[in-house]
Amino acid sequence: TTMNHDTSMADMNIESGPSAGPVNLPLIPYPRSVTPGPGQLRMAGNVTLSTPDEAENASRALREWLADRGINVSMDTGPRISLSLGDAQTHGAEGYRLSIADDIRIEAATDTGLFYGVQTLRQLFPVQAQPGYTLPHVVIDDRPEFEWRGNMLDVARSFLPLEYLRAHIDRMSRFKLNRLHLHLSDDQGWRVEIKAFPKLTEVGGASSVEGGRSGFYTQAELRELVAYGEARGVIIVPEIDLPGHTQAAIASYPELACPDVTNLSTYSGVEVGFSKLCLTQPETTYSFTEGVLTEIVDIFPSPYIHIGGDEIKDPLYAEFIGKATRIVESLGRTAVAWEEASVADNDPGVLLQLWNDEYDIQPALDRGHRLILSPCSYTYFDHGNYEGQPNTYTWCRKEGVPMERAYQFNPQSYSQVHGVESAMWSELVHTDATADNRLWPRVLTTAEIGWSPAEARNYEQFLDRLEALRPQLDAMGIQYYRPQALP
Ligand code: TNX
Repeated sequence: TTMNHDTSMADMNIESGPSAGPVNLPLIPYPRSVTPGPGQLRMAGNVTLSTPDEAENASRALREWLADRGINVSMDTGPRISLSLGDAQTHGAEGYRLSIADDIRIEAATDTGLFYGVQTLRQLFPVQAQPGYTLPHVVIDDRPEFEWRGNMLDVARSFLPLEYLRAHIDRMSRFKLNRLHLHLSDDQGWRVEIKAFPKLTEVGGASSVEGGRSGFYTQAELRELVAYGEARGVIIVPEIDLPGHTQAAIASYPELACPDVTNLSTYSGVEVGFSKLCLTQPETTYSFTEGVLTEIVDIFPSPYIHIGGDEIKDPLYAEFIGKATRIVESLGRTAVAWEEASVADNDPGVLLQLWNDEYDIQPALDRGHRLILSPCSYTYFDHGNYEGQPNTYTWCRKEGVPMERAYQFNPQSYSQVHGVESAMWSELVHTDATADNRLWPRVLTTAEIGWSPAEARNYEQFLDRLEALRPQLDAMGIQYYRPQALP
């Protein structure tokens, strides 16, 4: 594949200015509309900035980037970069217009839109570019296809350190991904401090899948992480998986299990579907559920709270889900749950996350639910980058989920789509390097599918753009999967 070649920046068509061929600026996700102009703008060692006070995040990102590249912000020399606020009608909540001519202008209706304009500008400017580098004259009009452009990290099976999460937020935001879904609890571990139930982290935080990492995040750490995400347009969506996938909670508080349950220890295997809260003991179950969710809502300002709901059979399952989603609502948030939760009598505002390609979600659509799409055969990045990759799952697709496959996912073939999300489960992902390998570069397909309209997507061009952006991935320290590692 083209990723095998080492591309020098001279190959990028933006260096020679807009060419006669099809315009393929080195951008991921590809913008909605790109209109090349006739000339080029020469960048200097100095730029002049004008930024509105409201554009706090965008201005910070712009200044950090310029400082990083050794470009001085001066009063009156060098090209001008101006950020300005325009109307929502034109740009939407996250869109922007980037115009490069005699100067650089970014206009958007919000700080977020301006922030994305800055990210686009940043991608256009190769990491090796020196003062004197030219940017092509162009007008880019851009806005996302979907509001939810997410990635899920399973920190429950195997813990990921805070530094990894911060780096991941940075990396996500560079490609306009905006929802980081943290799977914070499962059979193998409980990763979030809950003050009313301290043993969850004392016991459940100390366990992990075999070979994985244990640990937990304090509430203070998570609040900082939330702020870190907020400054970069990334909402952290917490998931507490209920009522199944709860062995870590049961090992911490055995009274959460029904009296006949004998297995009350922590769990480090990889089976699913064996543990559950005791739904015939509503008092214990609901005071736990409400207590935990109340603290979760307090830590995470996210409008969305994920309650899990996957892989469990229980006669009282639907009743539990209906109650749990209403607890979330009573706390002022929108509940998200895995597809199985569609059997419950939920408020139609509940978002359902589809994960089995063939699941019949139509009845829920008929009731008005909207979807977050994570069909496993396209978006499960615990599956291999190639068939037979060691330490990857194959249950959903035996050939794994090669990047080309991931790119072929077409959310436009579904209706009532709130967004898209790829998922990295971590039964077999135990180090930062393995996480990078599973996530990158595939998560860029999520970025493009979530943002770019179907007409703007083209896999061959995507590969060329990815190749051009490789130095930026390298500069971010991403240990992405390289196809030459193929056996
Ligand atoms: C299914 S997807 C699960 C997870 C596993 C994953 C492994 C979903 C909602 N549940 O518990 O980690 O498969 O691919």
